[in-house]
Amino acid sequence: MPYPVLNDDDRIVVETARDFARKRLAPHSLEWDATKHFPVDEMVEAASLGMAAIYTSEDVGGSGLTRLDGVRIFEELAKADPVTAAFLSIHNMCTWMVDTYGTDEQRKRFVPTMASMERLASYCLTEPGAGSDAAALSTSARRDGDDWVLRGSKQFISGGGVSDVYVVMARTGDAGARGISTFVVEKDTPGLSFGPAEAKMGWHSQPTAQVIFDDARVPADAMLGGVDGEGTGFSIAMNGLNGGRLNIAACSLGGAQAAYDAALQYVADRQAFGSALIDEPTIRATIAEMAMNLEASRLMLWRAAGALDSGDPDKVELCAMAKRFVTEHCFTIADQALQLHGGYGYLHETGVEKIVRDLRVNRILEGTNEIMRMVIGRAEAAR
Ligand code: FAD
Ligand code: 2MC
Repeated sequence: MPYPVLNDDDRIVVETARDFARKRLAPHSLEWDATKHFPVDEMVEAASLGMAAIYTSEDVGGSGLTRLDGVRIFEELAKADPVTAAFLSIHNMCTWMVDTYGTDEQRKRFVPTMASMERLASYCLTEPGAGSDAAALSTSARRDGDDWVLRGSKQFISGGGVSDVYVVMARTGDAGARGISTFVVEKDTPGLSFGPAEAKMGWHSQPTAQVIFDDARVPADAMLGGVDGEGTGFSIAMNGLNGGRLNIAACSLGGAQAAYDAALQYVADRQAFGSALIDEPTIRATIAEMAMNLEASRLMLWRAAGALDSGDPDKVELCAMAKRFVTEHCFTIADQALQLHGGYGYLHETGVEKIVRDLRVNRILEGTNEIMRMVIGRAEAAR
């Protein structure tokens, strides 16, 4: 469907992303899945079009666009490849965090090369002993002279082992959220190592690995925000995730839209019982439900992105609502699209089973959908 509310500038942004995704991602996405190839060259090309620092300041090489632009871009990228889109989403989150919370020196030092993707970035919050309960994390950063010494490990880190910079939440103070600070750790830091790439259900074309700190020594200015950054790390992490949750939802929306488009075409072409499948009322009802849920997902996403852009007091809740609603419904849409393809939907070459596998994890990461319900419930209870 056309986007009726987009002005000419908005359309250029969407069409640039769509054109890039169709030409540079879509033709390779199945092969990258099969060979577990992480498409760094294509992501660098996306960065040259402004898609690695979408809502980051222009003075350090960012594109200076809005969150609303961001979710439209990620929807377009994900129509071609939800996995590459998701890594770009995480990279964008890290770039925004350094731009927003870094000192001037940190911004100038890191953001330009993150914006160009000369440096890939990973976000390190989850630990083996602390996933949903992120404020219970135990990776420590101990002050030693002018340095900080990090010890502990991070679990399930997207880009782990390949990325050049790691945005790491570590404990510098007491238990709880206020005792956490954020560090920007470079890959060549002595004491930093990585686990093997995890074998996963989906997301085959990007690595996921443990990131291990064995007395990894970083200079004092690795702490995001400089001297004022101590104890602000949880807030930085959560504010990064508000936007991250929208982008991940946009990846589910793009994947589901692609699966839906393929299913609609299939049931229009496929003949059974003397006519096209789409003439069958129950099939038509399924199509109607899928189309409606795609539209509702897009509206929720755009509303939450607008709230983040305007600093709406309800932005945290709206981002959580969008993340939960969109990733749930869009996973179901992808699964319905597979079902509508019959046995062909189960074959790799059709492309829909890959979308189902790739969208499943979006209900788990960047805050599980149960945690989204907790966030929404808390906000409602506080009204
Ligand atoms: P747990 O927190 O142990 O939860 C287990 C189950 O219990 C879940 O269903 C959860 O919803 C439920 N649960 C927990 N607490 C409650 C509660 N209070 N009420 C109701 N239900 C509850 N993390 C990063 O930091 N960086 C990354 O780049 C990253 N990439 C990832 C990539 C992949 C492929 C995967 C699988 C994960 C990634 N993660 C990353 C980690 C992800 O964010 C966590 O897996 C997620 O937050 C859940 O944590 P957990 O796995 O420890 O599950
Ligand atoms: N935005 C801004 N601030 C937030 C926030 C948000 N979304 N969520 C919490 N905060 C603030 C909160 O306002 C509070 O601030 P203050 O101390 O000033 O009052 C502080 O953070 C502590 O919050 P809570 O008191 O709510 O802490 P609690 O521990 O009870 O719950 C919870 C926090 C569960 C909401 C948080 O731990 C969470 O979001 N867990 C999910 C973890 C997660 O999302 N992991 C994703 C890893 S990244 C990933 O998967 C990738 C693929 C990159």
